[in-house]
Amino acid sequence: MAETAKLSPVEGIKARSNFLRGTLLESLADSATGTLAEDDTQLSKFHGFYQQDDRDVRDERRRQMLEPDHQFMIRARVPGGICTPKQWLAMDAIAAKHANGTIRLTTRQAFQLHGVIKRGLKPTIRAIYDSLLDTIAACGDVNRNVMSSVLPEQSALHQQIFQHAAAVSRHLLPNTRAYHEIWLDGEKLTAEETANQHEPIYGPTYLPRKFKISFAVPPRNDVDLFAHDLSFIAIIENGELQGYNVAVGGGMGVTHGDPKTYPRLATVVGFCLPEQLLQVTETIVKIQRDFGDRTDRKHARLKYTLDDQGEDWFHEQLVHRMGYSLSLAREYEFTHTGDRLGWQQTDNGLWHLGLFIENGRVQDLPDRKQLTGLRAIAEILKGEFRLTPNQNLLIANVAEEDRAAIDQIVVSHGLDSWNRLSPMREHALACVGFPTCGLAMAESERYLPELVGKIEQLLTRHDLLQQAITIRMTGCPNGCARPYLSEIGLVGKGPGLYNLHLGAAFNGTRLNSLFRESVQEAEILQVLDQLFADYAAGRNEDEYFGDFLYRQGLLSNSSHSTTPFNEQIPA
Ligand code: SRM
Ligand code: SF4
Repeated sequence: MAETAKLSPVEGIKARSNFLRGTLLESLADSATGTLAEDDTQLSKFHGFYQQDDRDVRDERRRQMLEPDHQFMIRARVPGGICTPKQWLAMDAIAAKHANGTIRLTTRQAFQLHGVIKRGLKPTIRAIYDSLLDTIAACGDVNRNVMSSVLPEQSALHQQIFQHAAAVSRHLLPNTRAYHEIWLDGEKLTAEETANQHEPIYGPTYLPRKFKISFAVPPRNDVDLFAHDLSFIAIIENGELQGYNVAVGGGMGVTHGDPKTYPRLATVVGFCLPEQLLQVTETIVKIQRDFGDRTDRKHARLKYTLDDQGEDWFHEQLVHRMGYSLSLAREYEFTHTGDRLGWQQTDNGLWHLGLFIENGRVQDLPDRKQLTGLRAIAEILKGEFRLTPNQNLLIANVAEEDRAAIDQIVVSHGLDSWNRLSPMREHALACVGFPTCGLAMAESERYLPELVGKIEQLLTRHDLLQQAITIRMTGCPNGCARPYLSEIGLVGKGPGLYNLHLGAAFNGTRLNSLFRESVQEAEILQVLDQLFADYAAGRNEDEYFGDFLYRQGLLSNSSHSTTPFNEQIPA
């Protein structure tokens, strides 16, 4: 009893929910309010949506004694980011009909729609399902969208690794029929079936917290492999996939002022064969299910379980549960993060076009008719779309003879900006932030493009405009744009205030450090101006900005410094 009392309230909600049903049906049927019952706002996440309100009008509505402008964000899983032209057209139509008319490409290769009202939830989720995508487990204490490198260089390898990512994604889907009952009018369970329900992998209270998986193919680290609970590094020899190095315990989420929270790079713990992939994945998920901290949601990710229990303990758990240990990790090297934009050809002769979508927001703007242009491309594309891990979009598998038609649409709709971008803007990432995110403390998506413009002026002054430098901004410390892995990281602290983090590695293998706390734009620009001057004068050949700052010893060890395990990350 004492144990139960200490569990976080969300554990009780999950336990009482009858495998994620809660009172969602009743909440949806209640037309007197645009909101869900309180417990259902937690359960809704497992079904792929969040209750939000438009924060731009929150204060004004409060003054007018009105309820907040409630609305919902819906996230659709897209394993490995692959989406057919038909699915794209479906998302486009759904966004226009039920959401705010924009599509958001996320940092985990998924779709988000914003501004859906309560009575639009069911038709939206149904329409997404009918397009052969779905929102099941897009959020909640389960495995989330499985990420996989978009890999426009090697077609056969991409297919193979994508298939593995998709298999892992399927394997970890919740078993409950709740989703089908609520959203797809599936048949209700009989009393006997209700009594016999079970979740073979998750158990009745699912995981202590969200769980994230990614697949990367060195040398490209486009998925930011070390940021996830579990990651697989493809080991390729002579063009053949040998298996995967397994990395565990990455995560970004931090709470300002709470030293027990920190970003952490995943630790490489061994190597597994492709045929061991599902067993290794399931075992690691179950270790976290059984030992993750269910009393404190801020301390509940696998990164904390690992640090609390130790790496030896983790290996013992693996051997005990699988009957064998992982082999020794194989050598690998990452050279860069980010996406490759523009046209590239794969070994099979097909072409792939990486398009820049600023902060992943697909919308029609005066100078960029992105929605219209991508709709036109989807109507003629014989290949597929790939949502990239960095909020961009790859038009994949285009035959030589079809390139000109795509180029024509791209240019006429202003989708060709990749030609003109500075490398910094190309690499910039911002989370959603205001006005929809309930956790935002400062602007992000709506502010970073303007700030990058000002930083570009500094770079020009120091003759550094063509230098690739990663910059990422989030409206709070949760880390949705993985800001602790960027050379310049800006983490929202309050309106117009950011913590400035500096010095991550360009290839995503070193976290940055807190350099200035609660700074405004003028100070950010002043600090960067000076550091760019030092960098321009003192850098070694081909030295990245983050590496230069790190070498100079300018970065103190902060609460965001790496944990002991991270010292073992190979260079
Ligand atoms: Fe995130 C919560 C948006 C990727 C760490 N994230 C949220 C919520 C749902 C806010 C909330 O809980 O009320 C945000 C919705 C904003 C909105 O209005 O749309 C939100 N996260 C996003 C997206 C859309 C950012 C983007 O601009 O693309 C990304 C959607 C990913 C997806 O498709 O599944 C997104 N979030 C991430 C990542 C990056 C990643 O996974 O590679 C992280 C850091 C990695 C990690 O998990 O450690 C991340 N999001 C968080 C956290 C902190 C978790 C933690 O361990 O402390 C929260 C807060 C929470 O869970 O309580 C959060
Ligand atoms: Fe919201 Fe914070 Fe995530 Fe940005 S980092 S989307 S502000 S939770």
